[in-house]
Amino acid sequence: MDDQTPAAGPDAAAAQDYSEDSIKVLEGLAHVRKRPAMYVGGTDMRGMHHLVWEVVDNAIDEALAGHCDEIHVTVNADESVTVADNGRGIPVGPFKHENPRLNGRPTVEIVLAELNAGGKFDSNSYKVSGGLHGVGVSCVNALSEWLEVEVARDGKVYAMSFERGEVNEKLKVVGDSDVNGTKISWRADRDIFGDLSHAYDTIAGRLKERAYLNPGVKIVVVDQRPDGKSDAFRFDDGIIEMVRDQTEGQAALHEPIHVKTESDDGALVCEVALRYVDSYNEVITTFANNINTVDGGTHVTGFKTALTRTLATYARNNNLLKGNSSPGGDDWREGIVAVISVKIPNPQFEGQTKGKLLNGEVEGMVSNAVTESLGAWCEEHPTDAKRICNKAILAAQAREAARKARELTRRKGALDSGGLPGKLADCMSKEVDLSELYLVEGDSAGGPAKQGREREYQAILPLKGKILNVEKARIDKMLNHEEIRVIIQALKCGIGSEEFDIEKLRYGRVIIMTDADVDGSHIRTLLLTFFFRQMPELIRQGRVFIAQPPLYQVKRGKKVEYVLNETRMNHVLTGLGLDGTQLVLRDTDGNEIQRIAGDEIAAAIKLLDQLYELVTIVQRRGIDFTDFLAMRSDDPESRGRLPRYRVQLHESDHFYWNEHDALADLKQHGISIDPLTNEAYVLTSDNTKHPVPFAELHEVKELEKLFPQLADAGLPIEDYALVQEQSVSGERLPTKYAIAVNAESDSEKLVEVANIATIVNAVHDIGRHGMEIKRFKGLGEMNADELWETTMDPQQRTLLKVTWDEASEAEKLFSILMGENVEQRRKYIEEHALEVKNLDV
Ligand code: 28F
Repeated sequence: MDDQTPAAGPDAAAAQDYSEDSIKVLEGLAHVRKRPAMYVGGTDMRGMHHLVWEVVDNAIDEALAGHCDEIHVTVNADESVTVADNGRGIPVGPFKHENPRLNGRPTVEIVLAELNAGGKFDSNSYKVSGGLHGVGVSCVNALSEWLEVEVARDGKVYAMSFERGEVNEKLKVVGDSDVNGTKISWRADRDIFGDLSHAYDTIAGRLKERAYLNPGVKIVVVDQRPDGKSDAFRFDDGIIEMVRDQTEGQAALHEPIHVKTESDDGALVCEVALRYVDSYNEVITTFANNINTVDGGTHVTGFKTALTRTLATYARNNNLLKGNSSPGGDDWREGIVAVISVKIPNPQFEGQTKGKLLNGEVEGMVSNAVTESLGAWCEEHPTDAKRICNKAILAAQAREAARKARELTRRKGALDSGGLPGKLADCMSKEVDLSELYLVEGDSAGGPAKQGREREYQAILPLKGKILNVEKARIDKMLNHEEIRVIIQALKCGIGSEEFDIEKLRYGRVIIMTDADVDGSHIRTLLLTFFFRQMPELIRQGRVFIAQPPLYQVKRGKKVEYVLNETRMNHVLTGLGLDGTQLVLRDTDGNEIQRIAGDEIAAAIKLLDQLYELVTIVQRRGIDFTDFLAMRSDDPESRGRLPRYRVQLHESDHFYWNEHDALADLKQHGISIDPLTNEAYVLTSDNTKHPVPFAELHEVKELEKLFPQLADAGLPIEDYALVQEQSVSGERLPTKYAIAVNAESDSEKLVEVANIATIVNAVHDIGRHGMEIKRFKGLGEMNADELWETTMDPQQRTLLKVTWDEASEAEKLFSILMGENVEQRRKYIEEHALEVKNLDV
């Protein structure tokens, strides 16, 4: 990304050619919009979340600098996001710079609108939080339809706003404040992101991790969407609490062990927390500068070496190793739950995902610290230390038993190179990168899949019943399970850390194909857990996929079509409904005045879809949209504008058109607004805060932009809820709108539509005409051709690539569902009742 960095900075030579430089900067921001994936990783939900991490990380940096201890993150009802901190506030004074294009503009504007400004101009301090890409908040701005910043500093509140990265309203003072802080709200640009929604659990999970890694910082997350949840995280004991929570409900061998050192100059910090539990897994979570290093690196190597060496030495010195069993590194890590966090000035990362730490100086530091502290801990806790040693000895014995079991099986030919599973329908090609293995749920779908596939490159392995839960099963037992064994046999690349060999993999892709029901999702979770645990490299290399069978079959006469999901279904209905259709506009007397056809009607429908989406947001707040529209101001200054703030006082709604009026009126009622949380409250006589429902209606910004566009398309918002009138004699008068089906042909028919709220529905009804829609229950309902066309044909199918995050989510879900902790499981099932309704666990 360095080539995008403006070549300016405090040290830039005075002779710098600034005109050229400014062009580079412009190219920079435009480039973010042109190649968003380069900056935020993609234009899907992950990209949306990336925007959140980017802004939150700036607040965390302010906390790490010691100036802020509270951060609030709100997912608003319209999928905009607000992040607020109680730090010093981004400086607002004139930016001093040799480049005249930058010099003199408010610093906050430079930070938000200049690519890489933060990194470039922030001289001596190093960013420890930094996101995966660390691209800076200006990227968030460039990728946002709108972004608003509020800075409370020096007794004043300053605000400015942007659209798609460009200044919309210049910085101005909007009020007074006796506290400091920064608040940024934005809505991702729909021209860039496919779907504007956020996943609460992902955001809350990430923020919780941030709270563990930055002890003392309180992070609050609130979901303002319907049925939204809320959480507050603050961990004064940092990663010790992380390990404690990760081992909650499991039988632990001892209390968490804590290791912490700093280099003499304080530049390097290394921290480890670890605890053994009675399980067979190794769960080591590692961070470098708050970045999750999924591929490990020098800090992990240092940790593992020291762990093995220290414990083995202790065991030997205390005569704990019986007979000839000698535990290896893997044995010493069986059942370990550990967190490693290092903070260093110049982190070097490697790999596509930047998940591996390379800094050599870290290895010795971690290893020395662990050797010293763990050694001392063993001496102080001999009973606990002995328990750990015995566990490793048992692990070594089990490993030996498993080796023998494998040897036996191998002799029987099951794991041998010659033996492919009998029910595998292999492909002809031996070219690994071109071939794919479908893991198919159930024999009933296996048949059609075998017939429908493309034999050259596609292999089918039908799996029956539920797959063994690998979380609970030990390796030797796992190998005895039929369904797991056939997967291992078919892939041929071995499992675990010792035997896995990617070179032997027989297929370039593994595609999980299950039904779109609860059982299917259960089997998928099981399979993902297996791959995550036993073949993590497959997931890291992006070789595991999920097939997406369609949800609907649509029949029209003899023509059959398949539709992936509900959104697509609406799309299809609109497409069919608009075929040969025109929109007729009439005057008040019912005379036709205009017809909208072709591309124009399609564009009009698109606007209406946007309108309905915003209407839904308003209605979800419990506001009737028609009532809301009636509130449009006739004040000359804000003519036609909708209120932007709503307060619920004494059970009744109060609306305001700008923040200033809202605050002034609230003050009169004795209501204050917390600048950090944006929550309104009254102080009761005993000085406790009594909350008052208060909301900024972010969706109004978009509604107001949409109205003139709708009017241009012939659909004034005033007609939103028109009702069809009746004449004195009782017959229904012609409506203002009508849809002409088979327009301008002999068979033209007019469908009356009362108002613009119902136009799209009417179009869908037309599209649905003469059509039979069937919802698929399972893969088995499709025949070979259908399965090929919809789900297996590389030209047509949509595959979802399984990411490391998703797999680890699946695994987490699994530990909860299958684990011993009944309370945790009950809680999870309650929270996710919909997804796991019929799960028989
Ligand atoms: C809602 C997300 O972004 N918080 C931030 C600060 C504070 C300072 C700062 C930020 C100035 C010149 C870069 C204040 N006073 N929350 C946030 N809080 N950025 S971002 O400075 C940015 C530098 O270029 C700050 C004194 N020094 C720094």
